[in-house]
Amino acid sequence: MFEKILIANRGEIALRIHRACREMGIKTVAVHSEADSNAMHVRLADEAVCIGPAKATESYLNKPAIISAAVITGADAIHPGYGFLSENADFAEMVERHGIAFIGPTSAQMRLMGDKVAARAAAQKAGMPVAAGSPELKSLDEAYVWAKKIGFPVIIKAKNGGGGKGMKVALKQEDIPDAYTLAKAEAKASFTSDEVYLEKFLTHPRHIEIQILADSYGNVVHLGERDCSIQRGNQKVVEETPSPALNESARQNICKIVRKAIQKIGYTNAGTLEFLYEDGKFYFMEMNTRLQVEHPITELVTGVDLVREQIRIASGAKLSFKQEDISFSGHAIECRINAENPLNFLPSPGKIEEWHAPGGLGVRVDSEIYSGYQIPADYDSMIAKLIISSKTRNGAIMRLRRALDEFVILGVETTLPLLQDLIAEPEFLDGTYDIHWLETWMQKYKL
Ligand code: MV4
Repeated sequence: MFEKILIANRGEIALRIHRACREMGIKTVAVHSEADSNAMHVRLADEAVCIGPAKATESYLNKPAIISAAVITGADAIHPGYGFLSENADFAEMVERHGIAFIGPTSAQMRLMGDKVAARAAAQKAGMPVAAGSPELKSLDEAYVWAKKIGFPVIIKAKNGGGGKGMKVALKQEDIPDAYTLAKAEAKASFTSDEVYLEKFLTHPRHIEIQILADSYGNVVHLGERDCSIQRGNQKVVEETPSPALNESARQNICKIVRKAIQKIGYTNAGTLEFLYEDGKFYFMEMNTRLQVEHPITELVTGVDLVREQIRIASGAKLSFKQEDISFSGHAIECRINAENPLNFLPSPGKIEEWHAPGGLGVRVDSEIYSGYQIPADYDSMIAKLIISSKTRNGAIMRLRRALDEFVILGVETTLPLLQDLIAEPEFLDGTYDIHWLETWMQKYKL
């Protein structure tokens, strides 16, 4: 097992990883920017290294600085968390070449899944259902041909995109030139290539993702699904498991398919298969090759510590349990709490004047915040995750309402009031929401 792990991240996820390390008797190295000298992840870690200025490109995205910090402190592994360098295959390769373990899949597996066209092909070949789609589009003419073949509406996506950036919908033939040109331009500006492809556009899907763990000996387990349909602008807001949209046979069916497919692909470590689910059918969208923000809801219904398993797998250990050993119990819901104006979502950085996190049975709060902490303006505005579990979905919702009412965050604006109103809505209570529901509801809410 590793003796010392460098945590290449900040905020709540840096703490989350530190906690798993501590429980395993592993020493931790925090890295931080000049803006994060007083951050909780720096205070808790055994050692801390300043890796650069506040700007993420010069610190948390600074590959040589992070690898140097690992070498200097003698860390034998790096955990990338989520965001930043977590899905950067070049970084993983650099880490591997320095004889340091990257806690995640191999750089080759990351590269495969980073190419959305190749990932789609690999997923389909391994037996996962995909939406009707095209290979890379070499010209505008090809876009017309494929759109006609598949049937409108279609969506044009960046080959190296993901997370929803740079996608353009064409409802009819006349929309193709603009959609193609805009998608290409956005891909060129945001990603490593301007290549695009096309898919049948699903008009009212849910976002349902499957968590898997795989060791280096061909053992794969699934840990069920997470429904992440409550989102705005590709930012998830509330996530829950199990999905209120799935019955037991639909769940078993997709989880079985995913497990077999991951075994075929030979993927290792933790991963998430993202599907759209519409009219009773699943469509593979992409695979996230990292630990995800919403991983705690899976932990609460399975009892599996996902970060611990990631570390064990990366150190060469076998999965310590089989699929049959995993039982799913109860319901879990996560709310993301951001330091933002709840109506226009403008960031609200500043000093936390007062902080009271809720507690009690079935209440978990993952956060880096403490009273007196100054939230820097340089990073993501998520400041806490409130994660609730209970035996039933209704029980979880009642508990969530109680916990949101108990939460006190003063000094900055937060999305707490928005969450309180959102969870009282009929479509949330009955679980019938799709990926468009929150944005539609927000439009009325603002009036
Ligand atoms: C789609 C789609 C509809 N049809 N693909 C956005 C994130 C990326 N992973 C996939 N995305 C979408 N792909 C087809 N063929 C709609 C979306 C989409 C979306 C998906 C999940 C959650 C939120 C979303 C918001 C807008 C669009």
